[in-house]
Amino acid sequence: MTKIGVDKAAELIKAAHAILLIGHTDPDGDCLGSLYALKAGLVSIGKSASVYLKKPLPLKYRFLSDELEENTDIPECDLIVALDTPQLKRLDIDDPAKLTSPILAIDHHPGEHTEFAYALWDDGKSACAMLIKALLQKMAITITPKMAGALYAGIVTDTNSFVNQNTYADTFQAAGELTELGAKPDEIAKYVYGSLTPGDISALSYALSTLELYDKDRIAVMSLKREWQNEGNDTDTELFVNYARSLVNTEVAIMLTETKEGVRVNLRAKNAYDVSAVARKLGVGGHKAAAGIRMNCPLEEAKKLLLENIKFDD
Ligand SMILES: [Mn+2]
Repeated sequence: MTKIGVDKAAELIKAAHAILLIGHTDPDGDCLGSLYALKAGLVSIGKSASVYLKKPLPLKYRFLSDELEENTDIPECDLIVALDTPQLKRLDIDDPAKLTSPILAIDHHPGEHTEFAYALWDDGKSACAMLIKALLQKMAITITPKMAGALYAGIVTDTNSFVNQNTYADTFQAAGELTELGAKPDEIAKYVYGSLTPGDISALSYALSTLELYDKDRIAVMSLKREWQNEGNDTDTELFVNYARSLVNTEVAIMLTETKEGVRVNLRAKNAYDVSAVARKLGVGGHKAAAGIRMNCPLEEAKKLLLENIKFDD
């Protein structure tokens, strides 16, 4: 792996004709916003760019559907760009061996990124969207209001509306510039935080009723069984973990969602606790204060494993 800066990443992309973009499993707002803006930007300068996406967009990200739709074709390409992940196995594709072109990772997670040919990687950035913004600007690509909105959505969601530990001065600077370029904060908030269905709210009430506290109330766990979810759909539980996190003594909040493909786990830390270490051990790494993993075991077993692996010094 060669660690590169924005200049070199811009050169690599300029030299490529056909580019495939791919994000991570359970793509979040940062992943999707980054995919959207990079694809739109590349198309605007005449590149052939496509996005590999295993599932349709969740309701709250449908505003990105003019560039992003379910697509599992792997076209001929000279470069693959992997967004928002430090590891190949976290990519949103069942068999990463099918990706035969060189892969450029653009990411802000801690990790080695050794499986990729190149990595534009800065774990001091709040969101991958900030790296995409810098890259587009380096390539002198016009960031349209729609692209600005997508990148802004990435920053808002990855910082939990500018309240998580990964919110820095340059986060606000980037969000401010994107607002100048036409991102509308109220509109993005309406999509991202105002798209729950009545079924989601009833699932939330089930999840809240499962709240359990461990280790002097420092660990708060909530879970959602499949039978409590909208029929045929995996409920969007991304924000549920914030309720467990909001308890006064919580240091680590855990939300477990039973899905067709194992258990989706959202981990959040409030103070100094580093959940990325737990995430690395039981799945693929995440950030210090926020990580999402998948576990292929029953719900109760996932909970037990997590609790066994979250320890405090006293
Ligand atoms: Mn991210």
